[in-house]
Amino acid sequence: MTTYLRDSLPCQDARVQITVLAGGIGAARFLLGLRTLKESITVIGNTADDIWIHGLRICPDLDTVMYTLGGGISAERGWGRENESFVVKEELAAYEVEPTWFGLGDRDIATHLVRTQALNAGFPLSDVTSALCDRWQPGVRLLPMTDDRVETHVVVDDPERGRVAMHFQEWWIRYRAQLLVHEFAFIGIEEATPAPGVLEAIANADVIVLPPSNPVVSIGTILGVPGIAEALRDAQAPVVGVSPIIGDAPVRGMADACLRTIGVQTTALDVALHYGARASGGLLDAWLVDEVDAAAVAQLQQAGIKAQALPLYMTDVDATAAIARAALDI
Ligand code: FO1
Repeated sequence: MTTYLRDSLPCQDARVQITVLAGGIGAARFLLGLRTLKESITVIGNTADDIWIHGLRICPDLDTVMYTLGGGISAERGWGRENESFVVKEELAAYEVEPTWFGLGDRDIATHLVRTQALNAGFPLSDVTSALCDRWQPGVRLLPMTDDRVETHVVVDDPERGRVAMHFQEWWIRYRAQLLVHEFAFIGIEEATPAPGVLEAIANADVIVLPPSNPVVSIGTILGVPGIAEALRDAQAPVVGVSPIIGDAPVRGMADACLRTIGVQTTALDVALHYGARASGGLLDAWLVDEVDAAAVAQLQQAGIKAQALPLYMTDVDATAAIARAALDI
């Protein structure tokens, strides 16, 4: 019926409208596969990783999605630009200007300069992101979760300094997430409002996908923007998640360190239960797990979450497209 309605309406987009809540590297890889299905994709990107570095506003998750889908990503690193150099970073270190731990690439700096100048001129992050995407043509609509400043900080015990709060990026990059996090502080998240188009993208979606991103500092922060989790619960569209955990370990990154802090076991089942079944007030209608976690399928079904076990390693675009296809089909 929906298709008939869409076809009968003038100049409507007949493609399936897919809305994806995205973090960084895992989500970007997933989107490469999803895009091959040639449907209409709106990405709501996490901005709580964002950080001021040397006076430049860096948006790691937005840039990772933009560069990956735009063909400019460093395949080896998964972040930043290919054919990158770090001469400015070396020069700054020669001046002993901190932070020296952040990998600021020369080509990447151009993105941050364009963004910072536009933000300083008063343009909201959503307009700036749209302008940057004019160059990169990612083939999806990329929206920041909010135009307001939200930053993830962590409270850790630093060997020299004792209990301190630091920006997530310092914990993630300088300390490789090795310091135990006592708590996450999502600075500014209570006052944040969804960016223009975000709530509509959720309300108008035919399907909503949670790709294999970090459930705490990527998906969790998007859901933490007041109004977004509620919009998901009220959405007509089914919400389908892809487990970022395979065989009780994150596929990449340090999601286990984050999950430990919020008291969630690092298993495909527990992350799904953390998001909750929509039938009992949570978010999920369905959850994809890898074959090694097939035992979780029965438990998920019992919890009211439709589940399917299939290969979840995004080894190449075709493998990822198969996962994306399964997410739409379930
Ligand atoms: N990740 C690192 O592990 N080391 C870095 O030096 C680094 C620099 C960096 C610069 C720009 C950018 O957009 C991302 C960068 N990342 C780096 C990745 C980033 O820390 C993470 O991808 C996300 O914040 C976590 O999803």
